[in-house]
Amino acid sequence: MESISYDRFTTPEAEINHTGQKFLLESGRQNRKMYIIYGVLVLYVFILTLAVGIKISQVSQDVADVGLSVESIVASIKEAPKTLQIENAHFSERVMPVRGPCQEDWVFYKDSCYFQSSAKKSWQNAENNCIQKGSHLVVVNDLDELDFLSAIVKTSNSYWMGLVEKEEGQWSWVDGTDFSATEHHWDIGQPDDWDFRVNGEDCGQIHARITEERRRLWNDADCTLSYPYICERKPKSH
Ligand SMILES: [Ca+2]
Ligand SMILES: [Ca+2]
Ligand SMILES: [Ca+2]
Repeated sequence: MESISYDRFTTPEAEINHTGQKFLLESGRQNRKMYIIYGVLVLYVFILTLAVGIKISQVSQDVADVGLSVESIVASIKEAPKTLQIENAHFSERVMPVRGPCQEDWVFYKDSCYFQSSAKKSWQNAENNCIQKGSHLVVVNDLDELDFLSAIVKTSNSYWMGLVEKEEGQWSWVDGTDFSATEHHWDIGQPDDWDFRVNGEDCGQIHARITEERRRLWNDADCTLSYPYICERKPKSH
């Protein structure tokens, strides 16, 4: 009670004194607020500086990585021709087809004559046409012969060859050469007996080239489709 009376009946001096203390108290609080705001600001600037620093170092790293990538791409481009040259070493000498002892429109290689059709026929019609010419669809006996054929045919065409699958999985050469005794040069993923139609794929062809590889590999295709073809025969003197 005494305290309440004292507060209620203070003198004007006491009021002034009290107001002064109050002012000092509020001013102290404001100073503290200022310090806190200042501290928060300093902390914010510090964090911002740190974040910007980290970001700059990341960007520098990214720029360095991009630089390295560009260098490696340039290096791989410079290396590419060398790799291709090595892969295609067997084609280093350009093949100049010669007629030799063969008929007109035929080319000679080792001990065979080859005819490359421009007309497209089904596999059986192609074989019949070769037979009419005293030959058969080409039998690829080894890699040298495949490389020779690869060098003389057009890149974008597939060509029927003398390979046929009489029963699924049982391939045979038209001239009676033992298929199991010859090298097999199927393209990647072939033979796949792809059945766009009910027939599946039972006839062999020298596949159109889809990569920079110059060697042409084999594909099994639907026998009823029309493709150009290659006939092979011995020269007449044989
Ligand atoms: Ca042959
Ligand atoms: Ca087949
Ligand atoms: Ca196929």
